[in-house]
Amino acid sequence: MTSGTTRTTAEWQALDAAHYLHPFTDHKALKAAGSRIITRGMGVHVWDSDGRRLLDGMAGLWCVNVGYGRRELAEAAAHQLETLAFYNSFFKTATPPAIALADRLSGLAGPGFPQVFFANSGSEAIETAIRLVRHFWTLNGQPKKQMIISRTYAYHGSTIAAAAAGGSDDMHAQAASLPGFSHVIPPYWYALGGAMAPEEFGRFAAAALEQRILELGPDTIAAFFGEPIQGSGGVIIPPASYWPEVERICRRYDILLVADEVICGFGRTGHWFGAHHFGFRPDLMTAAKGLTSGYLPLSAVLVGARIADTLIADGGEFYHGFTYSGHPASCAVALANLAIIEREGLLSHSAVQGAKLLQRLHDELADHPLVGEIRGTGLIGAIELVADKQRRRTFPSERKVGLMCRDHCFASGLVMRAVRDTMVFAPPLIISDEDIEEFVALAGRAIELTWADLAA
Ligand code: PXG
Repeated sequence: MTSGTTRTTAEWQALDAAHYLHPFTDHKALKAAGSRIITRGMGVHVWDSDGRRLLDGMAGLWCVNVGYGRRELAEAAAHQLETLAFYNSFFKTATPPAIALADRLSGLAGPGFPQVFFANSGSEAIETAIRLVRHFWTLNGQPKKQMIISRTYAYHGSTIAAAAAGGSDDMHAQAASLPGFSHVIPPYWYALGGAMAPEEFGRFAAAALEQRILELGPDTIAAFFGEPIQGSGGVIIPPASYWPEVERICRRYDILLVADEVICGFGRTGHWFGAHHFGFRPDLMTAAKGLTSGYLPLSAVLVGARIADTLIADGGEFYHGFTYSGHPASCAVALANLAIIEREGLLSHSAVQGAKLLQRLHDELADHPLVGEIRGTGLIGAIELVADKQRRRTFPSERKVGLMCRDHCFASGLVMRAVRDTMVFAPPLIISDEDIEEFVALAGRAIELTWADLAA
């Protein structure tokens, strides 16, 4: 069954409630309310089973970078599936799309990333990265260096070690807490910066890492993991002072630096990778989502020379991999997707349209009493909804202001995601001037309706 027209919305909802456990969902509440059934997409828009059009301000789930409805990507998948639907890379074999993609990614990552490992999801890429950095230190004769430091509000995935690396206490409390992980404050100036200027706070947040390293002992720490911009945590954009300082600290104590590029990669920030935007050099990068624009599942670990050289020269067999590591159809789609990003200049388009979107949001919404801050880099951004603009004071969480606004967005025809009371957005990189005007008008309406609800 391929289309929403084959059953009514109510029929889809009943079947969904009967059998489908959704990810990250309060099942009782959803089954009572009924799902919104999304049936097709084109460009920056998706349509639901009642034919209502939504501007997808989240690019699916931070992934549909080249937009919906790209025949070229469907054809790349179809061609590869007909030619060779599957072959593995385990037993001294490989397929042309996987080899070509490894070469392409190594080139895009910039100098110093000679090797690429494939998996299927961001979570698996993170699991791979955790094993690689720990294994690296063992191979280096420092087997005690096993601890991973990451940050509160980090999201690194939902498998157990990836969730342990993430900074969500709610996830940790559901059988996803492990020893060997430690969390420090995120560089979230708006929420945590107090009276400090942003650049001062950036150095302060980096200093928290140094302090933790000294508390735990540098000889126990394998790596620091960080998203260049924390996406699911609320689009936390660090002050410019933060990443250079984190890089300096990691080098000083010989701790590996891992950039989780699952959201930031492939144009989100206006560059191929978020680390390029902030100007730091990780030892390893994880990528997924925008790698295929979500058309098929695929993730990659871009392995820097230091780790790669050790693994290859001294590692023997690395007992790790997935059936679908380097799936040929996913790799073929990724190659076609990267070709689109390059051919259509979507990196610079992201930077230019992102600046326009930010400017238009500022023009229309910055003075609104509910809007505390509007921030963005390329086409990833956030609007902070607050009780008191001057004091940067939030609403009590039980008022669920973010969820109110998200519901008004949906009802108005815009998809934005609420993280606490922070409205976050990451639309497809192809967003046009006209789409931007639609985005700003719909966001403005949703914020106005939220304001009216709060006053009622
Ligand atoms: N790292 C980062 C930075 C992510 O954003 C993952 C790893 C895990 O990827 P997979 O493919 O295993 O999901 C992610 C995923 C949300 C949301 O609501 C974000 C993600 C996943 C699901 C929901 O913001 N990011």
